Amino acid sequence: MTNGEVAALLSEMAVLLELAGENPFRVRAYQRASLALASLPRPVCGLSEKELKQIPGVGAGIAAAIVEIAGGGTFADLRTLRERFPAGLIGLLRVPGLGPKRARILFDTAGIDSLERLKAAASAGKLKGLKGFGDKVIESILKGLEFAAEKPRLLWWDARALVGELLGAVRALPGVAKAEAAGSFRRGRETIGDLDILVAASDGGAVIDAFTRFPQFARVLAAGDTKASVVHATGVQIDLRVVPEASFGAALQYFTGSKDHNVALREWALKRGLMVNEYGVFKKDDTKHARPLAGKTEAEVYRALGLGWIPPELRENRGELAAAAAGRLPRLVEAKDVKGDFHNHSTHTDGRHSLEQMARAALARGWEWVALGDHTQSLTVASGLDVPRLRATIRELAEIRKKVKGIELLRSMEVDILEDGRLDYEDPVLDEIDVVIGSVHSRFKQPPEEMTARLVKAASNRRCDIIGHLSGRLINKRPAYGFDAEAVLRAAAETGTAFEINGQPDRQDVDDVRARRCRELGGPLAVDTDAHSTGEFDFMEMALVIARRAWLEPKDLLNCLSYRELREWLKGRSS
Ligand code: DGT
Ligand code: CA
Ligand code: CA
Ligand code: ZN
Repeated sequence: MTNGEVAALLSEMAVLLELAGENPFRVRAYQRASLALASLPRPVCGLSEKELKQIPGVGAGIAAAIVEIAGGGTFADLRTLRERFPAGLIGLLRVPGLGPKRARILFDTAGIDSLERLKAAASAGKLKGLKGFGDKVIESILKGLEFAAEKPRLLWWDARALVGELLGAVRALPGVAKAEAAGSFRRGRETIGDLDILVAASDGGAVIDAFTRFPQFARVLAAGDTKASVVHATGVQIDLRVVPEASFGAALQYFTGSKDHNVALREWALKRGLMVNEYGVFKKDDTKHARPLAGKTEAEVYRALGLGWIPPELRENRGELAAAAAGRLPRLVEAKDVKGDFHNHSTHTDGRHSLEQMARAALARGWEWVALGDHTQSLTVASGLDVPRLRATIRELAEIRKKVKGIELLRSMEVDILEDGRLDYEDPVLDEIDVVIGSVHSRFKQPPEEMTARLVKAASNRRCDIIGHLSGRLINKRPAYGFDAEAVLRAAAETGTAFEINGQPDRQDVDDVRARRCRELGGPLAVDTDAHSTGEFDFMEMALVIARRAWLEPKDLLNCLSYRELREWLKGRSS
């Protein structure tokens, strides 16, 4: 068995343990071990218990389970739990607001063991009266059912880790000249349906043969001479295609998509007497595709069509062909343009590192400045700061400035936007904070008109510099709250309030479309990490992907201002 297959069993075990109401530490132990195995380069089947225990994340109990799996394809504890809980029950856990406890009540008292049965019972009013199922809960389950029915897509950030691992392994195979990820991943879409990997090599069969034996795959769906489809341990499908080096650029262009972009590009070519496909660019009368005009690189392909090279993030048929033809493609923002971050958290609230550690980590990234943040008093679950504690942290930052040289430090705060649209501190207190980021953290279920009024009020407040993670969604977990985004964007543009593009992999809001709309209305934007530890400053890369999909240039982002320019901007807002 491959590591991927073993990892899939351990992860199933974790879910079943949760349903059984087992100790959370045991649940997490299986989750952790599953992740550890999926990314382990050497096969675990055949290792002794003692060897297995040396793998970080694998303890004695799980080591024994792996030995059992290696011998018989499964293990006793898993078999027992599978008998207790039908497979469909796991699907219930995808409904927002339905945890293992409530799923068990549904199963034990009403025999509900699948999404279909839950839907039928909920619509027929049969959930009423069940313990823990008040009207509000039932209503949110009905809403959540639609959400759960959609197949979960992989977060871009998780795909990025997988791509890094796979490309490394593929490039190391004999005979591989080039390998790149294509598809929605390369375009930077917020979630990925399946991963597409493209390889240039002369002997396709040999590459496919080696690829389909990678230990991290749970199943091989198809394997031929030029393509293969496999399922990774995490459940993600991966499509691999092998092409000759001479047509690698044309194939990369084709398999990067999007489909809409490709359709538009083909029409564009036909109007000019040309044909474009995954093998190259040809004259229309070259029906046998004998003499490619281009194909080796993407730039060559676009050039042969009279276009500049179009960055993958723009390939959604949203005006990029016309812009490329006119030489008016944006100079998209890059990591090197970013001079600092606004939104993050320290140990004073729910972060893992102190203000000083965060400051030093920002310095190590080469940023010119960083605004260090925390939560405010209303957010008690994150021990938000009341005014005296806030002031203490401002004094602390003054001390850190004396110790940490080479970077300018500002105090930012992620200030709660209260139910009525007021901010969580009085005005004079807000004036003591360098950068105020207003975010909604409560009452997500407010009627849409109230939520809109709440956000418009905050966006029109000149003391609110940036609106944080607009929409409140958590991808695959929680839908956005209802509100009129256009009204909020317009109110902000009028006051010059910025919107944040949040780099947390499951937030990613504002999204690409709203970010572009915001710029169209003339408002500034910010890219933020929302880091809760020094390592999470990495999420700047995630935020930049969204910014690029929104066609943003350095001039559109507050993060690309020098410290002096940023101070000017902030001063302009407070006067
Ligand atoms: P996904 O996987 O749902 O996140 O989205 P994509 O964009 O990765 O789509 P996928 O994996 O079905 O196909 C990868 C690329 O291959 C796609 O972006 C464009 C190209 N492609 C696939 N099917 C077609 C097609 O029928 N026509 C054209 N023109 N291109 C296609
Ligand atoms: Ca894909
Ligand atoms: Ca695909
Ligand atoms: Zn935050």
